[in-house]
Parts: sequence; structure tokens; C-alpha cells
Amino acid sequence: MSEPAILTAAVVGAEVTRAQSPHVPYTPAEIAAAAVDAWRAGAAVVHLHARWPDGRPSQEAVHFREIIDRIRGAGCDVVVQCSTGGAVGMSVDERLGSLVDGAEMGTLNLGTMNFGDEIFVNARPDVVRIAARLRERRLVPECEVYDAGMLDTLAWLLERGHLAAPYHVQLVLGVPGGMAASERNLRFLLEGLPQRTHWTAAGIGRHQLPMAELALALGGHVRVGLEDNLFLSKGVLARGSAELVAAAVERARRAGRPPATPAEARRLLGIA
Ligand code: KMH
Ligand code: ZN
Repeated sequence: MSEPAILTAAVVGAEVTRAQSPHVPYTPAEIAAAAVDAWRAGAAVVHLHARWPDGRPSQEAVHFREIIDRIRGAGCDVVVQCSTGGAVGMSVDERLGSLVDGAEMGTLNLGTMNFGDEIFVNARPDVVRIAARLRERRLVPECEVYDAGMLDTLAWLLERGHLAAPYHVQLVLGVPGGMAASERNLRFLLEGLPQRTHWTAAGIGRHQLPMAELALALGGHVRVGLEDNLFLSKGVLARGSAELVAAAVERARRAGRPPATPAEARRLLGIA
């Protein structure tokens, strides 16, 4: 039997806006509802950002707490992963606001890069500091890798003891300024992963579902959702992340990879 596929739903992110799609959730209630819908559609993990009610990105603890309370209040046992990436331009202190009680995983962005026309700053001391905070709070890190050199940073963090198992790796392909979303790039990154590392691939924009299919075929896990892609197919807006999760579920079943339940995802990811 093939390993179950962990489907992660990235339901809002920091960049997409209602001007681009009316389905982007903003308030804690809307974000929690999007997370619960994604779980009902088959997601085992939700990757959370928060917003102010006017749509500006927020890393405020009060917003993350409300989102998580609402998710649990709906009887939803999805794995909760909070972003420490936040939005371009935020300080590390601000970004760490998301690591509230109830979070089970936190992201760890492994390097500075062009992010569209902006710069996403993750200086190595910042990465070490965020890794330490994740360890203190007993959260499983998800290492966000956008470019090949970030795998060298991953190896450096492991060698120096800043990071230790359990950790997970997210290969984010297609951010303008990072590696493009191609099969060649994904295969190249996989060659550089430490042995026995669990990984997920996230393709940006129109690459989302093709990358999901490829990741499933190569033994990886999948991230979909409005943070990375607003469209279900060319010109057709997804009415929420749940529709993209449903599309990923279909692909997982076709690939002979049953979608993992949250309990299976916790076991695979080493979440206590
Ligand atoms: N919003 C991006 C600049 C993460 O969640 O850790 C960073 C991001 C990564 O979304
Ligand atoms: Zn994110």
C-alpha cells in the first residue's frame, strides 16, 4: 500500500487580495471557515496566515488564536501550521506573533530572496532565531525552500544542531525570484534532500495542480490553496481552497495515494 498523501491547504497567505478574487478570506471567521471547508474536502494540514478585516496581512496573536479556536470549535481536527513568514517587510518579532497555543507546526523560511518585486528577508541569524523559537514551543518546523541554496542552509542548520528531526520540507516552486516550477527543478531539489526527509511540493499559480500531480508520483505530499493559486482551471476562479483540495484529492486517488487523515499526518510528521 502506498504512503498516504498529506494534503496541505494554504487558505489565505499574505499576498492575494479580494480585488483578485472575491473568495479570498480576510476575517478570522472567514479564514477558519475556509480551513474547515478544506479539511472537509480532504486536507490534513492547514497552513495559516491572518489578515486584518481590511485585508492587510496580520501576524497578531489575537487573530491566530481566534482562527484556531474557531477551527476547533467546529469539531475539526486538522493539523494547524502557522506561518512565521508573514508578509514581506515584517520584522522577525512581528512574524513570531503567530506561534500561539494550539499551533502544531510553524514554518521556517530558509533564506533571503527576491519575492516578486520585493525582498523577502530571512538572514541566517533570523532563521536560527525562528528555529529556536519553534523548538522552545515544541512545534514541528516546516522548512520552506524556494531555491537550491536553501537546501545547503538546511544541511547547515542540521549540522549545527539548530534543527533536528522531526522536521518537514516544503519545496515552493514558481515564486518569481525563486526556482521555476518545472519537473527538472523538482527532481534536482529532491536529489539534495537529506535521506528519509518527508517533503511537500507547492507550485505557484497555474503550476499548482501539475506540481501536485508530479509530487504525488514522486512520493511527496501536496500543498494547494488560494495562497498560491486562485484558479481551478484557466480563467475559472476557485470558489475557495476546498475546491483546490478536492482537485488534489482526485489526483491523489488516481495516483494510488490515499489522502492522509489528520491523525496519519501527525504520525508521519512526528507531531506528538
Ligand atoms: N508571504 C510570504 C512572503 C510562510 O508562510 O512561511 C512568505 C510565506 C512563507 O508565505
Ligand atoms: Zn505562507
